[in-house]
Amino acid sequence: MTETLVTPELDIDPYAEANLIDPYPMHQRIRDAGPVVRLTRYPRLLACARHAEAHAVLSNHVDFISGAGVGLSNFNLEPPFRPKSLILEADPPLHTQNRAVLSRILSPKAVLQIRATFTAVAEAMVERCVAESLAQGSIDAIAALAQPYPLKVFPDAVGLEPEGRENLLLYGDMVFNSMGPRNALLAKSAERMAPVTDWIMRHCQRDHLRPGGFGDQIYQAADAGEIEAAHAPMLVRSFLSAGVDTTVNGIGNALFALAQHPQEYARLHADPGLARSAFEEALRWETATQTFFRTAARDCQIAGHAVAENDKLLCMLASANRDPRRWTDPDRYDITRRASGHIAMGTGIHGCVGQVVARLEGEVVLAALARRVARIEVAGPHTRRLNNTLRALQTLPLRLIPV
Ligand code: OVV
Repeated sequence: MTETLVTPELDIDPYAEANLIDPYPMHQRIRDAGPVVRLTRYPRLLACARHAEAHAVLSNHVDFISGAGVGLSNFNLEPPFRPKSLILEADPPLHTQNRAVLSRILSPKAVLQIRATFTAVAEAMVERCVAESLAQGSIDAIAALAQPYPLKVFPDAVGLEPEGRENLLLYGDMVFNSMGPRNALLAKSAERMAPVTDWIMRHCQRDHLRPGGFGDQIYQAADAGEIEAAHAPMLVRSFLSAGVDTTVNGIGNALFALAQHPQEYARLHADPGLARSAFEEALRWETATQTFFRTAARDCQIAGHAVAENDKLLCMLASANRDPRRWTDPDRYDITRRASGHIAMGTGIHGCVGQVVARLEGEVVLAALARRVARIEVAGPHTRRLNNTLRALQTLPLRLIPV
């Protein structure tokens, strides 16, 4: 082994309330301390807060595995919070086979088929928001748009019945909290764990899934022998785990970004064709999924720093996305910036398999807004829903001034 650098240590708790409320000062401290930083509050934890190293860890699935969990906990040392995901918390070759099926179901070609419906629902929902804003003076953009939109279009595409979909938000909140420590946030969201998990697992069964939908297509792949039959319900669970809370917060954070930047909204309104790029820049600027972890499969190095087998690697996606070593003027929300290269949806073999659907949702919501609404104004203070992984708004009061 070649000589390694002395790894800086910081006594920072990424899950302290102040850091969840405002993570950006913490991001800067960790980035400036070094390319790899030991966070001493937790055992065997190394953080990569800069873009280069976070990207490098995510790109190296051989040394940095997912099968021991992509949260703080190491499944080699403690049992998982729920049965492991067969794609998120899996490594090749199991991951490869399952990923191929989900990737085909959510491919650009397949997603073209749902574009018209997703657009029509976005337009109708924006229209209702405008009417409500005119009638009441303002709307809560989370309750009126960021939550109901993904909660309608994605489960419809999966083929879920309309009843009980609020369980998807509760389940997402729990799964993303479970990637942090066993703190009060996890305890609170796990209070209703049994009924929510029961509902989710029941709705992963084929008889609950509309023939032809994304869920049923997983069962069709099992029929064709592409995946094991026993894996089908668990792969539907991945759709239900990852497909709603992520886009709810991606859209909520994009609305927040635009509300905070009236000049950027004015540019979007002038050219609704910028919707896709405005959403992309929002993913970079206010990253919904703040963190993912990997586990070192062997002793190795990152940027000359020693990593020991079973160390956990905290990849700080949101911090990487504002790393001044990578981005010019990183704290500025600029809808025409070339934001591609952000890692809000990860990168490498585990990069978001639903990203074509997620981007479609973000784009059509912002485009519908841009066409119908001349200005958006902040109508009161926003509130946050703290989560160990997600950057989430609870409420976002806005006034929509129509054209
Ligand atoms: C929370 C999350 C993200 C991505 C994938 C999954 C879950 C999964 O369950 O596969």
